[in-house]
Amino acid sequence: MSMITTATFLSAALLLLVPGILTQEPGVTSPIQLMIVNSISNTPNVTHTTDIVFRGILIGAMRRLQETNTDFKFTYIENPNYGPYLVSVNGLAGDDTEHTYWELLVKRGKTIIRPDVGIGCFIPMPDDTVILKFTKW
Ligand code: B12
Repeated sequence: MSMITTATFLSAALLLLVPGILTQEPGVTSPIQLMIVNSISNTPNVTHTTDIVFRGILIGAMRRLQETNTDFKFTYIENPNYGPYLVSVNGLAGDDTEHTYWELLVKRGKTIIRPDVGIGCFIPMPDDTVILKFTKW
């Protein structure tokens, strides 16, 4: 390879890499919304704004919100296989005998997805609306 070809190749490679590096800048957080929905009672929905670190897990953003906002609290139990299971939000707990639980949903653009992992594994994307929905199974 000639010097010029090598230089051209390296410049092209650098141009491809730089945007990736910039969007992964350490310490940068992105906003997400956290919407609390009760599909069993007529309680109005409440939406909070919190933030995630780059590729951070949902429970991290939930903990940060809990620390800064007295209107949001949650509890979970640790499952040995699947990690944290969300038990209660703002004092309202799921109940096996009544078949109620907090479902995890995510509104991304116009689509609603149901993650196939829990709050300890799910990685939100910037501008996601995470929905914690009290419902029945
Ligand atoms: C039944 C079931 C449920 C029921 C549990 C009701 C009950 N109390 O019986 C309900 C509907 C509540 C449920 C909810 C969810 N589930 Co579920 N569930 C199952 C299922 C089909 C069977 C579990 C079972 O009975 N095992 C047999 C018993 C004897 O073992 P066990 O250890 O005692 O089972 C307990 C755990 O599995 C726990 N559990 C159930 N789901 C989940 C999810 C998470 C993240 C955790 C930590 C624990 C947990 O509840 C069971 C009863 O106590 C499995 C799939 C499978 N075939 O195993 C998925 C499964 C465990 N669930 C899964 C998921 C993702 C969820 C949700 C996060 C879905 C959502 N987007 O909302 C939610 C949990 C939200 C929260 N509050 O944290 C995934 C977990 C994968 C992962 N690596 O995280 C599985 C593997 C299905 C899948 N998509 O592949 N689930």
